[in-house]
Amino acid sequence: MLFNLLSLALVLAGPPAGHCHKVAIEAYSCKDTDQVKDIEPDYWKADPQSVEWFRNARFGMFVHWGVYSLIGHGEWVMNNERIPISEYEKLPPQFNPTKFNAHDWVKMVKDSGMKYITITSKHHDGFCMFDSKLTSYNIVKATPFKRDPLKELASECHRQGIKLFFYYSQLDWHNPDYYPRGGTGKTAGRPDAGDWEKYKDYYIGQVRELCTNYGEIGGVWFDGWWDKPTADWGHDVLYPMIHQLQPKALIGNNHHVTPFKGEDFQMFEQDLPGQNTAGFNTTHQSDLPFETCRTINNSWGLNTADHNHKPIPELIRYLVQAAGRDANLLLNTGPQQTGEILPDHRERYLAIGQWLLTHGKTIYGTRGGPIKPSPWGVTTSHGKQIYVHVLEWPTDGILKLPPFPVKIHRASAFVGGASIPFEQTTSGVKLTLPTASKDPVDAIFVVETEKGF
Ligand code: FHN
Repeated sequence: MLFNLLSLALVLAGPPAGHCHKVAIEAYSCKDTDQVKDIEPDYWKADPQSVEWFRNARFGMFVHWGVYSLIGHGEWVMNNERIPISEYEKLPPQFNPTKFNAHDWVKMVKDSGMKYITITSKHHDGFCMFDSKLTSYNIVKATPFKRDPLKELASECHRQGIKLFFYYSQLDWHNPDYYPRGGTGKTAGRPDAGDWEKYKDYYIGQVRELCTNYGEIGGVWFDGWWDKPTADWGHDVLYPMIHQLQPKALIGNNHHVTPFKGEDFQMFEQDLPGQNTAGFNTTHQSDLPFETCRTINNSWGLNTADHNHKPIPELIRYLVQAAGRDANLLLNTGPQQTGEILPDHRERYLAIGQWLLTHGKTIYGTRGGPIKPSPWGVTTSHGKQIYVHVLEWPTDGILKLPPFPVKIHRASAFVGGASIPFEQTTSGVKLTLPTASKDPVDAIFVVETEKGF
């Protein structure tokens, strides 16, 4: 039997009264495996044009914002400082970020050359930064702020042409039904009981809200699966539901393992594809588009003690390194309890934006390679143009590249456009780099070929 049209209608319309829960969830809860089996292949993946858009975007802003910003010890504070729910629940009544201004955030994103925002709708602490009907533990019902910042952000993103992705933590330290417990959140003070099926209905229902109440979204960015890697998370229902409700939305899951069926991009945390300095990146690189997420300092959520903000050149070079590996960079900030972006971060984002104004052609819409990342730097390409990003200047000023399978027509400096000498033989390509083009951030040269490769 092909896809059951009635199921689709129900998924889109919501559950009939008296029927068990939302239908996509129902397919799981009622163990009606026929519905899952018959999900149309299209619902396992995002619209190809959106995937292409994502590949071309190359640069986005990651935002970790929640009631934990009141404490300023990072987003893991509840777990790390063993704060029980009864104490942690005292935070929302104090959370009133009246200086949050969606227009300003999105304008800063645009001015910084970023094409999308990925923001925490719910982090591991379980507090919802959006208006959820499935819990009152949310920013509209439990804080004096009473506003839904994700709604405001969504409208502003739509207005200013920026895509909005929702980070959603599958792991939850607050919900008692998140049981059996996983590896973390054991000091929250919950009773040793809970109904996992109920939790699944809850979390999938929340994702459904995020896919229904905010207009078109860019995607959903999951995290926390790793807390219970052997649990049944209901992805066979969750992923098609997202693609049905939001055909253009991409799904990514920060589970640190090989991507699962239904995921549209592969993510890397604090590492470039092919690297593993943070210890998360132990699996192979898939054929999906890549995204690497990175902190500006060493913290995701606001950490008032962490002033170790990376210098602007280092951040630009990371963006270049990511593009050279065919990956987007999702650069994180942890806004303050007031709702404002840290000035240190704002300054850095805008500086990257300034650099992109001149050099963006070598980043946006490009693909990584064709020459593999090397100690001297990386390449990006667009059609017949290969952009050679020299991050470490060769001591003799001659850059030696491997053989090119196509004829080179011309080589030039990206800035100024002056031709540079090149030599192409069967054993490789030599570019003579003029000292005048030296750039401590990224010296870019353009190699024009007969046809792309
Ligand atoms: O535990 C989270 C962490 O708080 C943060 O959200 C990062 C972002 O990639 N992901 C998790 C760890 O893998």
